[in-house]
Amino acid sequence: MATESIGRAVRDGVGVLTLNRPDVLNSFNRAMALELQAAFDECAARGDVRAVLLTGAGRAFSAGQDLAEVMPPDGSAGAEVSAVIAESYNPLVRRITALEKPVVCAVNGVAAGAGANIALACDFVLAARSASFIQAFVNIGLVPDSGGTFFLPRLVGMARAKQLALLGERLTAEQALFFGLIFAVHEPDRLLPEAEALAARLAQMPTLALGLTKRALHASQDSDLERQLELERALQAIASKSHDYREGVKAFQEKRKPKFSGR
Ligand code: T3D
Repeated sequence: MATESIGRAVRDGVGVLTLNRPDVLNSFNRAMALELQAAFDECAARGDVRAVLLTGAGRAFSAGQDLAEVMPPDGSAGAEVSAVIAESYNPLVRRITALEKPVVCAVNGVAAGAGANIALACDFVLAARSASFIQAFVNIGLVPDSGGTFFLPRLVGMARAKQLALLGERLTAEQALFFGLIFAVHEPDRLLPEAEALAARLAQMPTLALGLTKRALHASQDSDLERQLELERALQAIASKSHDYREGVKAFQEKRKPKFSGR
């Protein structure tokens, strides 16, 4: 199942996807972005995958766009930037946020530019204490993409979003945690075990309900209370017909732990 630039494995109900271009800090070229899209499609389609874990190989999570691809050092014509965004990043961010399974991101090192914002698109962001986040776009004369201008103000508020996006400075993992940008910080050697344990725990949970909950929380970001109440009612109608709902209530009544199947 291994591919050139994305490592893929399934363990304990978790689809483990590893960005694998360590020599260039896992920066995204077209091939890696398309492979990652395909890997998320596979995770969406497979019934035995009930959570996803995304991480990077080597010392970085991802340095964002491979700058040699858009501006080759030999002066030849590079890829057109807005086409890269349309083909590589926007479809990727849509896949991560629309996936009705939880996505855990283990940020093992620097996450810059699109690399940072792809991490922020995930549901749980865990970082190594040595990791950092850089909205690197402004440092090369670009604007944040890959959802950065959407996620940042919602996660940390407008003042800090402006600090990060306009100054393009490096934020340590500890600062990111303090800002509320990420979920947890771990010692580097504990990052992967902790992220795997969280993903495996999520994979044992009622997947359908988790997916619908993710949908409702995302919808709330451009909704009002009335629409949200109606959405909750509609989603509850779906969840309450699930096998896991029956199992959850039965297990409660029989005073035992539920065994959820994700259906
Ligand atoms: O199409 C479009 O352009 C639009 C889409 C934009 C989305 C974006 O992501 S824009 C932002 C692009 N990313 C950046 O601007 C970050 C560039 N990289 C850095 O600023 C630094 O590399 C880091 C802060 C991430 C890490 O610094 P450091 O000192 O730990 O590592 P380094 O020495 O700079 O990099 C190590 C190697 O990776 C080096 O190669 P070498 O010299 O060993 O052969 C470096 O060139 C390479 N590398 C790092 N980032 C990229 C890269 N190669 C290509 N593209 C990169 N983004």
